[in-house]
Amino acid sequence: MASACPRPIFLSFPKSPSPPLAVPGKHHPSATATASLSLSTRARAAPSSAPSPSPPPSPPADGVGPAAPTRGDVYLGRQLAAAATAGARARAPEEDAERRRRRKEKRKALAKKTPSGVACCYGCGAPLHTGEEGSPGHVEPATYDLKKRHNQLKTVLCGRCKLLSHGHMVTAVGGHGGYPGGKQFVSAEELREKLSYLRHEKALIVKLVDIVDFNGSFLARIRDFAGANPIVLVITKVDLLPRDTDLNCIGDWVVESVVRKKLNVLSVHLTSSKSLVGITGVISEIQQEKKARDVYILGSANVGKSAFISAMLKTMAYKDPVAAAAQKYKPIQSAVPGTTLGPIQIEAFLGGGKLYDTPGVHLHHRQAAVIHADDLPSLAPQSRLKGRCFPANDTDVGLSGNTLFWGGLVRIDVVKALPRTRLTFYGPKKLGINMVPTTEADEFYKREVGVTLTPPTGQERAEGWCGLQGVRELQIKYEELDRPASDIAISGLGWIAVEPLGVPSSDPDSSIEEENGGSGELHLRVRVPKPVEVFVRAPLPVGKAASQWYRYQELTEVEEELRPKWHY
Ligand SMILES: Nc1nc2c(ncn2[C@@H]2O[C@H](COP(=O)(O)OP(=O)(O)OP(=O)(O)O)[C@@H](O)[C@H]2O)c(=O)[nH]1
Ligand SMILES: [Mg+2]
Repeated sequence: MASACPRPIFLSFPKSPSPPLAVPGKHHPSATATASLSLSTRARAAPSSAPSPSPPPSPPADGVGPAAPTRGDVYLGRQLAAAATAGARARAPEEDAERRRRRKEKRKALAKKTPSGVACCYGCGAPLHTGEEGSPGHVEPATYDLKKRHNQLKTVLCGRCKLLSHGHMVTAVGGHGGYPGGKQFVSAEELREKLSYLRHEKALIVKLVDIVDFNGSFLARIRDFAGANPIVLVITKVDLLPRDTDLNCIGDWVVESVVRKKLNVLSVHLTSSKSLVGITGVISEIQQEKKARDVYILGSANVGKSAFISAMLKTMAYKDPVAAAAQKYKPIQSAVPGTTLGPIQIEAFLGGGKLYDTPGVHLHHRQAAVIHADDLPSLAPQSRLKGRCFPANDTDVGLSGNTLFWGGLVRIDVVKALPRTRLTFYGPKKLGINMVPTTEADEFYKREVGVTLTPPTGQERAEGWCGLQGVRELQIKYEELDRPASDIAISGLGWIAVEPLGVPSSDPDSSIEEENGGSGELHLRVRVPKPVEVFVRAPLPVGKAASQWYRYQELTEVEEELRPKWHY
């Protein structure tokens, strides 16, 4: 394309010695095809008032003197340049079509941002209506009319949000897993669609990840939503980590995981919307980085986006009257995924730019996608996690040959382990842990699922339950006996720390574990509902002991410089 431009200039003003230009009526064999194109065009462009066609001048190299380019030459030059550019364009029609397609897509996507003229519930972002009762966005007709008359639809909370704010658990997202949903449900795909415009916006993205379900809620394909916009990573719910956890170890672990996942972020913040840890730091970073852009809070369902916005507004309200006013009509939060159903615009910053809450992205590989809607609250930890160990102490039997059930959602067969290998479960307390010999496990599960092994809760749900069809064989290598080898993270639930030698030996002479120099392999078989993902990851350094066994990443100066920094 670049080579097409100089051509017409060369044709209009040939350098001396003048090429043998064709005189009309005379054929010059040496004249190039391009030259004759130039001449024929020139002839056509000659003023019609000219009495007879005169031979065209041979202009010198420079535009001075009697042979300087005439106005006609200049005009022709321009025309030919334009024609050449058009020609170059015509030579790449696919490129052009692609550009047009992208522009159209962008226009369409941006049009979805604000469904014009539709008032939405300030609690969940669903469009307000007076139709089907019980569906998200529904309001009593009398209330709707009154608020509309007074131009106050912005202050309306829909019926479902009122229930949620009183502690009822009503999800509104169905059809993406074990429960069928219903007429009043919106689908996970619809919610994704609502975020599709975002990659075309100029925005600052604040991506939230739940520390209890770090891998399951990470939303690795965030760029599908965020486009090329800058991302600040916020880790939520750190108040749920076991007592005496050192947040510096957690910060280093998170940064290492983010670097491994090749996600480019500005920085990492460890936060709690409950205790307000880390919130001030995120606010300062947002203020510094937003540069007149809007700020979008993005993440998987139930990671705490709406709660984070509440915490932000509460903290900002001390200094910012705009944030203080926004607190009155803030988004609703609840323990069930699928609370927020549409982007919610919040006037939160004194200096301009809007803050947006967004509907959570529902991922098919989390436990929430397969369990019944009524069982969803049992997946949410209510208070600080406390590891539950198996075996609990020295005197208990070893794990080899045994099976552990985590509620009715996870089964772990310990095929090969050291005599004192310990598994520590971190997750919601409502899920019981039961151990039986592997030989009896099938029978036990069949008998107890829905009864002892819950969720699924109750006989009826157990009958419609998809079962534990997904099987993962895990060979877990360990190099040292005195530190956890790995975590097994169950998407949407929690994690299990695997310690080769978890229980302190009461017998100092016992050295079975040392026989192969302290390294070896454990073999576990993990079963979960089919779409649920199982991740094996570096152990999350939680609890007091972690500050002794955790090793910070050893970095070169350059790596140190390039890595995102963590804050809390
Ligand atoms: N302990 C603790 N709980 C939190 C924190 N943040 C959120 N939660 C709880 O997590 C649950 C989900 O919070 P929401 O703010 O509704 O989550 P969300 O990401 O907006 O969820 P969707 O709108 O469904 O996508 C609620 O029960 C919150 O109380 C936190 O920092 N600590
Ligand atoms: Mg929400």
